Amino acid sequence: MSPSELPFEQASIRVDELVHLLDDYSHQYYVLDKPTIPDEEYDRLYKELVELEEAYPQLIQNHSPTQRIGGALLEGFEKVSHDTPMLSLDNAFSREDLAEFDRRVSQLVDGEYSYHCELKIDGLAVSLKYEKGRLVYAVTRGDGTVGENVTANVKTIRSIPLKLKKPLTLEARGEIYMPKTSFLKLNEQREERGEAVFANPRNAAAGTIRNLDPQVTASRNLNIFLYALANVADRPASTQDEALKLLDDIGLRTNSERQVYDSIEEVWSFVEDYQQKRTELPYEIDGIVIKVNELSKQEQAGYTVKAPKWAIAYKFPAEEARTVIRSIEWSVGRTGVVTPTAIMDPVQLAGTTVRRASLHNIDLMIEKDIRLGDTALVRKAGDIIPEVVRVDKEMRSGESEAYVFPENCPACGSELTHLEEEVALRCMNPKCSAQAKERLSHFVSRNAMNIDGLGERVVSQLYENQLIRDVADLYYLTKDPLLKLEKIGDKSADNMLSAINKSRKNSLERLLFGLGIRHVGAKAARLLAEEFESMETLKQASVEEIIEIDGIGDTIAESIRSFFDLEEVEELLDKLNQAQVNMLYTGKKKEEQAAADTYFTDKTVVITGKLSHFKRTELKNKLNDMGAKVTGSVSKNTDYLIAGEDAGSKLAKARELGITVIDEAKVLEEIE
Ligand code: 3BD
Repeated sequence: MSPSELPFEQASIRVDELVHLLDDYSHQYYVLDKPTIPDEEYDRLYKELVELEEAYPQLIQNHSPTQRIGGALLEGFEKVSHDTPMLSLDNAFSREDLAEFDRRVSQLVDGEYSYHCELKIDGLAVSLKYEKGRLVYAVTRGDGTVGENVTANVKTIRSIPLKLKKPLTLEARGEIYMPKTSFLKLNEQREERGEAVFANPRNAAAGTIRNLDPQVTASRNLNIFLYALANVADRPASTQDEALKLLDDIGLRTNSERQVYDSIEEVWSFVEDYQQKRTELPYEIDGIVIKVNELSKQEQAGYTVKAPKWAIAYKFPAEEARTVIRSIEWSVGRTGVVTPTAIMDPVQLAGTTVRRASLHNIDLMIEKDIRLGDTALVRKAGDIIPEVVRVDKEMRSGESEAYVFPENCPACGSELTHLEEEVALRCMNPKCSAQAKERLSHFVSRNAMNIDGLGERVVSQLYENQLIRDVADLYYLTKDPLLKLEKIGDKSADNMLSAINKSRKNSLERLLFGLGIRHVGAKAARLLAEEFESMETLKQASVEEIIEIDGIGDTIAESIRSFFDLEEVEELLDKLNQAQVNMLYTGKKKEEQAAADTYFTDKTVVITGKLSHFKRTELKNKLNDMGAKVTGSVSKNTDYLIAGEDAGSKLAKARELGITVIDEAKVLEEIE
């Protein structure tokens, strides 16, 4: 008899059985890493469940394994406040830092205590909320106070139980990550399809969890390690060690590479041990987290505004690799700066194969005496392009010669200049094709005019085919010549033209930033637009008038003045104007903004602890100006507690009442 022919009563019993069985098998496979049945058997049972659920949709349980992959696309991610904030961790970078941490803890805590050492998984932190054992919410850490609801995507992670082994109400916190092999496979695939690759497994995991299509998330093999409990009744554990065992017991996945020690010396051996083993682990770690093990001692040690005083993250030094420099590529930026990149023998570095590394500029190359054939030490500094730290001069052969720097622009051939006051080489030709393309790419980029569908390749195509020379030409493009270009069809031509058309209405700051005036970044552009409100007024303004603006200095003001004094600029602006490109500020007026809501409008605020940026009365006045009511004691009516150094009972009370605690940095940010 096929499953769908089973009578309802029996089907109902069988569905219960199957959900239970499949949950158990998943737990054994994904959490314990010990499969107990062959994959085919699992697939057979899963199929049986699907058929029964199709026959009797009323039997579909919320936590059925078939409910992991929601079909619908998400519209976005709703913001959710954490019931208990997700704190930060202080960092340590040396053995001495750890010893210092140990001394501090010993002063804060009475009697003996021990340390719980854990690997610091390099992923993204999330909180899983279970009610009576059912997964109800998964929220990213966000800024620690407010995160995003990513439940639909998190449900696709097979090691996360939709139902715990006990009907507990709690939050489990942990790190979602992408295993190294899955990351490499994903990037290979993306490369084949001509999609942008992820810089590292952490970015891949974060991008995957924030993907709007849960099907995509489901296909990407994310995993999780849980490391903390929050908001759980009756204190079910008295040490971190026990808390992790409890997580294990209720079916949540923890990392088994952990250890309890009595002394910081032993902790240091653990750190050194895993610094060695790091590359062999199937996932990336960026350090070791050390926590006081006893929860009662954790309480004694207490918290700063941002982080527990009973825990610290030891960060490993950036991984370095050695490889040989074969050639040096020079590329031209939109301002004519020519920057060097080393092309090297491929080498594995922090999870990816690296072939290119930044050499920053000619002055640094001279200082480091970088030569072709040199063995270089490379390191990942930022996220994407690694850098050459230094070259190993002892590995040089006798024939090695100093590198000969280019004298001409690699794009237009005009002579390069090394200005006295600059570290870089520069192409001074205003008609240089590379510069023109970079300027165009900047103009269409997201923070500038935000014109979709005009990637670097298309911009280059348009330029090479002489359809555009300057940014204004974009607004005179028509469909027919576009269709003659390779790989541009009817639909993409339409999309491109409509994106360009839409950008005509952009507010002034986007255009100002997009024009690429030297020293004028997105923020300066906004300030200028808010103040002057039209291109015409700004164009008439003197240097003195421009530096009146808070946040705009001489350099920017002079750069703006000389920009508008150029004849080509006058012509370009006319051409944009003719094309009906908006040159007015359409955002809120300054007066309206002042009156508009601030973070503090109508909020009741208490200040406590030693402040370092403000005098107390000065801060009070500022808060009053922003519409806050500043009071002396914390109560349930308090909205924010601003806590400085050594905050005491008010901070404790605020935490008890679940009141949002902010530090001076946050206040400064809001004032700005
Ligand atoms: C890990 C805080 C405490 C519960 C606060 C002690 C900062 C990311 O494997 N324990 C771990 C790991 C992270 C942790 C805590 N234990 N906090 C921990 C953690 N084994 N990575 N983190 N986090 C999580 C963070 N994330 C983004 C931006 C700033 N901070």
